[in-house]
Amino acid sequence: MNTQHIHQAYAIARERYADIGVDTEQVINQLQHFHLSLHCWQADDVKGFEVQAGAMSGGIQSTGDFPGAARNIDELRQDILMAKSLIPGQHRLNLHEIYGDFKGKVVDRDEVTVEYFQSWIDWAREHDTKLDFNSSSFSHPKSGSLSLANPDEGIRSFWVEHTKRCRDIANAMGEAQGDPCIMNLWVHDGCKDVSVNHALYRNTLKRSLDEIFATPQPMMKDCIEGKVFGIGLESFTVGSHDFYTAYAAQNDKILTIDTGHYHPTESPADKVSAVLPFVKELMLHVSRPVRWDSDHVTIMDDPTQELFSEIVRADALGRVHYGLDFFDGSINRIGAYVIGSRAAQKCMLRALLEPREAISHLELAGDGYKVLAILEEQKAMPWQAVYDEFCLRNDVPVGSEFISEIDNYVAEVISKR
Ligand code: RNT
Ligand code: ZN
Repeated sequence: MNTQHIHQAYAIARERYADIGVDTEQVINQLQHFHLSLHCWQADDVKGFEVQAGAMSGGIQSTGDFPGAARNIDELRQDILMAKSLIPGQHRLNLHEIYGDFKGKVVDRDEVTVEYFQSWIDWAREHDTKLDFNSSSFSHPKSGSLSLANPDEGIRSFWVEHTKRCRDIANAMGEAQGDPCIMNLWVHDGCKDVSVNHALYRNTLKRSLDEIFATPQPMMKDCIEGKVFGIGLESFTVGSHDFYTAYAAQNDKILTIDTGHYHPTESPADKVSAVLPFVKELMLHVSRPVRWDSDHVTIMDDPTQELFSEIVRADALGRVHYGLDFFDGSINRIGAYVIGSRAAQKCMLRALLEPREAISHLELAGDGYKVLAILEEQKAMPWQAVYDEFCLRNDVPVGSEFISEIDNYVAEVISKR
């Protein structure tokens, strides 16, 4: 790529945006401070490193068996670093509990301690990366269809213990990195078929959450994630969007919005301004549902664009955490990270490049057609030139140049697995 051409295209784009009152230098600076939390689980199809790992369960599924998945912690770390080298900016890493460094030991979920994450903490420090965390209720003999909402006290308390321990670990990560670690809590709990004990399950889940959150943990933040349904649990979900929205509002927790977790015609973007008056912060799980919560790789599609635009329009940049959550096992997994991350960034960039105040005034003045006209013009403004410049300044490949870098990595590293 001719860097001179990129700078020239940017200089023209900068003028075009200045004409509509948008300062691209300021936007590039904002984009530099936009940190994604890269999910570790795209690298190995959500398998993790438990010695005793069994089949995947708990309502989620990764399909495809494209060769080259990370088979151990070293390979996963290598893949993450490779992906990060192709994504402009500074990004966090989001670990699930099952990705601990168990060193050949069988460590059950109710026995896990920070010791098994010390090497991650050290690795993160070495690579200037902040960590986020997740408790893992799936793919375990006790996962069943009910974990934290299980009326069986033995199973419920097992998962309460697991989740409490995960909060200890997240807090230790937050202390080590001098920045709160965000811990997501998602459980698959639900029923495959018609059931009558919905209130019992929901009250039980509430009780479990109350117990889990009873201990203050100053260097971590809790977020809670609902969904519509899981595979094999189609008829009822204990932790629905309504359940967690109400819980988050009442208990000052962060609400997680996973873009795959709503009915197909429901807009996740619309949740942003609806819940922000009631919850302090949001966590996103940016994903791409195809007909269902299929977790396809994020692309620059309308729902993703709307989501980021709504955040910027709500002036909520500082109140949102930006996690990714897709896992496609049918394509090159480094490619998946790079495409999905860059797509999320591009959506954020386009949201930031909108002449917000001008459009807002027109709308308030009742100039409806002008609002539409300007928003339509936005679609063809030279935002790509701004993104290319951003990539250059961050010393990462511009445009599709990352493809050949991934090809080299496949030849030198992945093909030897
Ligand atoms: C599942 C949830 C959850 C998981 C990860 C692995 O539907 O989206 O966030 O994808 O925790
Ligand atoms: Zn999710």
